[in-house]
Amino acid sequence: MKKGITTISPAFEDIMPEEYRQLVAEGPFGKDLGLGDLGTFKELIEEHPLCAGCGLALGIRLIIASLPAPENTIVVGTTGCSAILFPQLAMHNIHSLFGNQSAIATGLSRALRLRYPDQPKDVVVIAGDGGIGDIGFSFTMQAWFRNEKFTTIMLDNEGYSNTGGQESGMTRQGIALNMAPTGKKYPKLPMVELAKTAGCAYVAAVNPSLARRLGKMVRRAVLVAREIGSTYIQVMVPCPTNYKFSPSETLKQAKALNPQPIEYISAEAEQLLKEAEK
Ligand SMILES: Cc1ncc(C[n+]2csc(CCOP(=O)(O)OP(=O)(O)O)c2C)c(N)n1
Ligand code: SF4
Repeated sequence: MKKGITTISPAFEDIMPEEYRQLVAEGPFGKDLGLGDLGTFKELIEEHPLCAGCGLALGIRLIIASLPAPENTIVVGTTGCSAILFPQLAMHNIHSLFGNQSAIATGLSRALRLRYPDQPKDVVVIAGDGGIGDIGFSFTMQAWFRNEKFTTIMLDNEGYSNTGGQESGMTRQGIALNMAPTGKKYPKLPMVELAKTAGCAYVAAVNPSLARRLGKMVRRAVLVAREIGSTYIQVMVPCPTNYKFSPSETLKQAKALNPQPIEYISAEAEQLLKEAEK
C-alpha cells in the first residue's frame, strides 16, 4: 500500500503507539480513497460508544470514508449523540457549544483560506437535526445566506436523542416520543427546500443504505463548498433507542423514511463537477 502523507518525526519514532503507526502506514491520508475502498485501509473511526444499531454510527462511518481529503479537513461537531463519537475520530475535529457549529465553521473556513491560500482546507459541519434545524437554525441559515464555503451535513434522527427523546423541528407530525408523549403538532421542517432557498449551490438528501450514492454526494458537496459556497446534505439516520425499533431494523427504517435520494446542483456547481469528475 502507498505510504500516507502523514509522517512520524524521527524523534518520536520510539514512543508513538502502534495504533498511530498503523494509521500513518495504512490510513487514508493522502491516498484519495473512497467508499468503494472500505476494507482495504485503516479507517479514521474504528470504535464508538453509540447504541447498537445506531443510524448515526453508520452514517458517520460512511461520511468520513467519503471525504475527498481527510488529511486536509476539519470536522465541526456539536452537542448530541454524535458528540460522544467524535472524540474517537482520528482526524481534526472541533466540538462547539450546542447550535454554534455554523458560526465556528464560518470563522474556521475563512481563517484557513487566509492562512493557506494555495492549499484547499475543507470544513465540514456534522451535527444532529436539533443542532442544525432548531437550536442552531439561525446560524445555519445566516451562514447559507452569506454563502460561506463549508459543507453542512445533518444527521437526521428526527428528534433529540441524546437527551432521551424530545421532538425536534425534524420530527414528523403526529409522532410521540418519550418526552413528547402527546405527539408533534406541526410538520417536519423542509430543510432541503430551505437550503435551496437560502442559496446553497449543492443540496442533497439520502439514506445510508445507498452507500455509494451517499459517498458521491459527500465528495460533491465538499468540492462545491471548496470552490463555490455553502452546501447541504441531509442523511436519514434513525434512532432505534428512542423510536423503539429493533437495532437490526435501522436500514429498513431509513429506507422507508427516505426512499428516494434528492440532489439539487446549481448551474455553476454542475460546471465545476463536470470538470472534477471527468
Ligand atoms: C446550549 C445547550 N442547550 C441544550 C442542551 C441539552 N442538549 C444536549 S443534547 C440535546 C439534543 C441534541 O439533539 P440533536 O441535535 O438532534 O442530536 P441527537 O442527540 O439527536 O443526535 C440537547 C437539547 C445543551 N447541552 N446545550
Ligand atoms: S440514543 Fe439513538 S441516536 Fe443516540 S446513540 Fe443511541 S441509537 Fe444513536
